[in-house]
Amino acid sequence: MRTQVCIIGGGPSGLLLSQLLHRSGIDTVVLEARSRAYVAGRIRAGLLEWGSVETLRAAGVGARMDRDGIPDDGVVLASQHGDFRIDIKALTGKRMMIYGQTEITADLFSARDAMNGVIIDEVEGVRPHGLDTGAPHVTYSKGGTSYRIDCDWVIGCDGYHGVSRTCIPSDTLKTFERIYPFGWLGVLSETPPVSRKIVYANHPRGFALCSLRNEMLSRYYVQVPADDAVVGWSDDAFWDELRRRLPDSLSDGIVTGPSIEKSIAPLRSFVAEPMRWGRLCLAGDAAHIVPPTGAKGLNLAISDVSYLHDALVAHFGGDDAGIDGYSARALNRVWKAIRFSWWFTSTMHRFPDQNDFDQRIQDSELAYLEASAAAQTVLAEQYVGLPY
Ligand code: RFL
Ligand code: PHB
Repeated sequence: MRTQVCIIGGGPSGLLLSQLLHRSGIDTVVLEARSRAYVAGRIRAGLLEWGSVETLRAAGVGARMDRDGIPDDGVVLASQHGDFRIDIKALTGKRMMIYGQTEITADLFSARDAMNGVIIDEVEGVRPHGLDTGAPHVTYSKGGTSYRIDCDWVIGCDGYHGVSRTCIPSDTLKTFERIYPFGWLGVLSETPPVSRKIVYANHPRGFALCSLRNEMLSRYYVQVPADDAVVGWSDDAFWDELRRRLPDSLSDGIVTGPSIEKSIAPLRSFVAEPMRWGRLCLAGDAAHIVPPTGAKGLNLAISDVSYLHDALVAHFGGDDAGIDGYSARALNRVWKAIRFSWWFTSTMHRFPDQNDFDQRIQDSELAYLEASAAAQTVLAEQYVGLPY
């Protein structure tokens, strides 16, 4: 088989890139290791920056998002000393959108199917070759048969555990990592959310987050030790812990119910440089991971894909400036989000070695944010998403 762009990984990055390129007349094949049902069922991100909203619209997958998504114009920060709202819309002129990654993936699958996009799932042993030549190819097997795809470009959208990044020679690849000594225990529950605004709470027992998907679907998280197991957390234990970490004004309003999904995500910051080597480009979680505080992961994946789309369209039109500059352009935005997510994580979580001094520093950071329009603007312009 021959295609112009072979995309490894059919998560949100890979599906969106394939959709955008197809609409620009560029041919792609997506190779995905898991089944389509598995990819569609993963419950993850929920908060879109405005740039992501516009990119999804440009990809022709905005209709359901615009109908069912919840425009969001503020964020609440809470602590033992009370809570306050940062008016993102007033400070930046822009809003966010609450719309789950599960829905985005479903929209992208429908759009790809409607255009007869080629997504080959349940593939094994994907391996790129000849990335340092002008004519790379990718081999894989499916159902016991081996296949080869010849292409012009290979794009690694295969997440943190994918194969693409490992193809960059070790003397070229540089990685940066911080592993946080805790994770997030997340619960999805068919209950009315306690707040229409997303609430980030700092508490001596640990961080808590209140989010939502719609009027009858709540998404909550509590910080847990990195080695905690989900089986050790009954629903009752989760709700008790969540309530303890919220101010009374919120905890009194929590409506509990059975969890329909419960999982623990470890927190890490990770960047791989460069994001292009020869005929390989990386996008999304294949190149970088942020802790979920600030909700930047999927949004960074979408900005990478938007840059790559523009660069590949220009390349096939005879202009290589975009593809030559892709890595530097993407990393510039990535590092700013890495820094913001690290700062927000450090300000809101309880670290195992944290002492009273550290707690006072966090309290004082929140007090400063509550009182200072300048500090709120700094948070707001990053939270709503830096320009592309
Ligand atoms: P994905 O989603 O990991 O998809 C990669 C795909 O590649 C496939 N794959 C392979 N395919 C072929 N061959 C191989 N060798 C392969 N190896 C892997 C995998 O099966 C998979 O289908 O990466 P992508 O597309 O870059 O998307 C990234 C986002 O999924 C991720 O950044 C977000 O979910 C992060 N995130 C959030 N981001 C936000 O912007 N806002 C949020 O509110 C938000 N909340 C979250 C989050 C992530 C979380 N977890 C679980 C880590 C909340 C949580 C709890
Ligand atoms: C979510 O709704 O899942 C969510 C919201 C905000 C975050 C992380 C996750 O910072």
